[in-house]
Amino acid sequence: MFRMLVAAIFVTSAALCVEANAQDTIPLEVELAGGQAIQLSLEDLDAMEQTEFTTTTIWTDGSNRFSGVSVLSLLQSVDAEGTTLQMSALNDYSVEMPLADLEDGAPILATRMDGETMSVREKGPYWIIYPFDRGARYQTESNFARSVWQLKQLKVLD
Ligand SMILES: Nc1nc2c(c(=O)[nH]1)N[C@H]1C(S)=C(S)[C@@H](COP(=O)(O)O)O[C@H]1N2
Ligand SMILES: [Mo]
Repeated sequence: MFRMLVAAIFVTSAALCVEANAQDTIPLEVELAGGQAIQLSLEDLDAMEQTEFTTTTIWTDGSNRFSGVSVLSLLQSVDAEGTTLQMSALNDYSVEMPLADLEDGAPILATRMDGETMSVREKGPYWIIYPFDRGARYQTESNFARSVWQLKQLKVLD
C-alpha cells in the first residue's frame, strides 16, 4: 500500500513537471506562402534581434515591459513574401492583417512580460503587442483585434 502511494506521488509530480515546463517548449509555427512551415522554439526567438517597449494595455494592470521579436523583422528573417498575415491562437482565434501594416518594431511578438516568460494562462507563451502608449493611432479596434495572445501560428498568405 505504502509503495503504491509513493509510486502515485512520483507519477503525479512527474506529470506536474512536464506541465510546468510545457510553456517553454510550445513552438511557434511560421508558414510561408509557398507552404513551407518553420517551427521556432523560444530559444530560436531569443536568438533573433530583440525589441522591447513599456506600455499599458487594456488587458493588464499598470505599465509592463514587453520584449520579444518585431513581427516585421521576424518575417523578413525568414524571407516571407505575400500580402496578408494570418495570426492564429491556441484557442483557434484567428485574425488577418495586411503585411503592409507591419512597422519596424510594431507590433512585436512578445516572449516576455517584465522579463518573465508567460504561461498559457497568462496569455502566453507568445503575445502580439503594440506600443499602445506611443500614441492614439496605436489604440485602435483593429490593433486590439490583432493583439493575439496564446499565439500559435503566423501564416503568410499570397
Ligand atoms: N487568443 C486570442 N486573442 C485575442 C482574442 C481571442 O479571442 N483570443 N480576441 C481579440 C479581439 S477581437 C479583441 S477586440 C481583443 C479582445 O480583448 P477583450 O476580449 O479583452 O475585449 O483581443 C484580441 N485577441
Ligand atoms: Mo474584437
